[in-house]
Amino acid sequence: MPEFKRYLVTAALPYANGPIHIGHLAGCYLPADIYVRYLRAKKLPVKFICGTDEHGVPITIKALQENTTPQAIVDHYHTLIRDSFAAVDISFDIFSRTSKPIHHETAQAFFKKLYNEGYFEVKETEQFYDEEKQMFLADRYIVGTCPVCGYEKAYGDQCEKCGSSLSPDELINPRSALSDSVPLKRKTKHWYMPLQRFEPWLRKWILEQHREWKANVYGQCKSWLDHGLQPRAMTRDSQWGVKVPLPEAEGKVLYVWFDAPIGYISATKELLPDTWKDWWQREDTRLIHFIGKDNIVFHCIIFPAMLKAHGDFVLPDNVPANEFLNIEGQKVSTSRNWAVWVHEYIHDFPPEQRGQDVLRYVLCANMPETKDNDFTWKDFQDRNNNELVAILGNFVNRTLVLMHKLCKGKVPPFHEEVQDEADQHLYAYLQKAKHNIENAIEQFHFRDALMEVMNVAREGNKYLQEKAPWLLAKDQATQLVNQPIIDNTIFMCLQLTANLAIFLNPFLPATARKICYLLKVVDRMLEWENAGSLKLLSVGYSLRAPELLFRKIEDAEIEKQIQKLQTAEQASATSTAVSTPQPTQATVKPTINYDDFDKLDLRVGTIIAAEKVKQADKLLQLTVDLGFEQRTIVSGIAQYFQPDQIIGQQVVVVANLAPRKLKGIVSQGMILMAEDDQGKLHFVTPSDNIPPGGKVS
Ligand code: B3M
Ligand code: ZN
Repeated sequence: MPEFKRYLVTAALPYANGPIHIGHLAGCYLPADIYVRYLRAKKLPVKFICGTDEHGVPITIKALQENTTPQAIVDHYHTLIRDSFAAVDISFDIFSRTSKPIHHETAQAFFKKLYNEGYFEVKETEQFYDEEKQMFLADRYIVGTCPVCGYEKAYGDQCEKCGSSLSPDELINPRSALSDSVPLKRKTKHWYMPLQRFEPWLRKWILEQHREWKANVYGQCKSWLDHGLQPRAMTRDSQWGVKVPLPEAEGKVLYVWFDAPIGYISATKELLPDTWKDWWQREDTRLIHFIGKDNIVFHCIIFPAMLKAHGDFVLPDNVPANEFLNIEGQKVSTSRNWAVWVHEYIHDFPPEQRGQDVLRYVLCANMPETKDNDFTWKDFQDRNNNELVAILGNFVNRTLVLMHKLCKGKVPPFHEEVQDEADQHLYAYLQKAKHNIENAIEQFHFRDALMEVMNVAREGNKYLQEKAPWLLAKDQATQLVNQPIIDNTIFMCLQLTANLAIFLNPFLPATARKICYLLKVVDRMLEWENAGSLKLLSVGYSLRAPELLFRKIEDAEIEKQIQKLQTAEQASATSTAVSTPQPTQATVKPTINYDDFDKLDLRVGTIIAAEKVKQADKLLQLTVDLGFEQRTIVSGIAQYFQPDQIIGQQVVVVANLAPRKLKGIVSQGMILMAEDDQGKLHFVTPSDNIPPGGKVS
């Protein structure tokens, strides 16, 4: 096993087809960032590589949904994602894009080399083709009835209802998701990589030589290998992606999972045009891929097989994949808008108040390292108020306040002659903590590591409480006698505070810098080799006045967030009838009495204006004429109706529904819609045109 000379750390390239949520952060970006910051603090050579994955079916689908081009989609989301990461201090050395020319060239050259060395098999198969749209349909573009559970909106690769992975041929009544037409089978040619040829090597490399990989990662790899690997098509029929660099491959692009991981290489090339080969092609580089569990097979089996075939690249030494983070007990769902979006979080908990560190803290404390875990707003509040404020913030604040009060605002000297057991114990504790934190981080146990850091603050509070220097300074005379002991206590607490900054730095970098500011030390103090020292602050040095590190988060703020989550979900619910299961249609809601019904004021209205709501692909903002007044109503029907097609449409409006804010627009009422057995929505309208304002009963 070579000694490692440099660390190349990658985090999965997020698809540029949507914003990132806190589950993404907890899954791979935060652990990767903590690890990288730790390595940097140890002054080890490290590069942290990421960027957006801008190819593949999800992006083309999104473009179709939003009636725009894939390029417009990736441009928009690349910026949003990049800025979201920056706002929470994820410290990539480069955040690139797979749409860059350097990436296209690198991926094509990679493919070409494998092609020239005979690694591909060309196969002709029959695939679904949409005659109306004149294109082959990727598995995701085909919808039909799931053969397992009967769900009618299953995709050609997976049923989102029962989770079965499917192939398009298994779907009952397959249809094109683009045109709803019945797709035909057509012959097409693709380049397959015979993964089974790599199986013996992969078995040895992973199952024997990487037993240290996390249990979830090792287990998934073993299961794939035990099931036997199949040839996998590395090309697709599409206009969007990296063109296959062969004259006979017109209209074909590289499979997104072929090109995306090469993105790690091309981003490194972009960052280090002269030295990138040292990072990718020397044995003494330690390559580590941080990913979420859904990416394991690609990073542990397919990409390594590609690298191996290419021949001159290092292989990942570890692939620490995390499980998923749920929100309030439910799986994150982008289609249901059940997620906490990073750009929205940061708006409500801004960096000026170090809101990013509160999030980093809570996500790290709940990191789904070995199993799926849950994020709740209540826990967020509790951890902030009971841990960051009450333990960490409190210790640092008390230390600084007492120093100003009892030691004239200066770092006091340490008097060996009155040193006691508590001082010695605290020093020993510090050494042990440093060791434990290092070990935990190096084994990718970030939750444990953070807990150890917090225990240092806990220990500090305990020490301070025991020593109670304020009692030793009851009056001037007592203080005079006790000053040496007071000095020692404050000295120890101040040095501990400086140590805390070093320990916190990988986890809460902004807070670490804030502590440096309060202690008037330069950020270089944060280098890891300084941890454990009691000489971080020089005696006689005067420090700044205390400032609170964290503020309490009030109930109202938390309620607002929970409310927001639910409103966003409801707003999406009206338009996602397609993806919700149908059987509930037969179930009638509990009986109400006439009075309940009579409370509803239903009116006929006419839509007189309609437009899309910005940054909400499901919502339309409508102006509805009710005769006696015009109302703004936000309705989740954008997926079914084009704004200009519904002007003049008569609708039935719930006219006395309490106004509700959706995407910043106050919606004054609700439009009744009928849902057909396909989940499609239709307007409810009077059989004849009648003047707006007419009562419906
Ligand atoms: N874009 C999938 C994902 O975001 C994919 C990762 C690519 S890593 C090379 O989950
Ligand atoms: Zn199913």
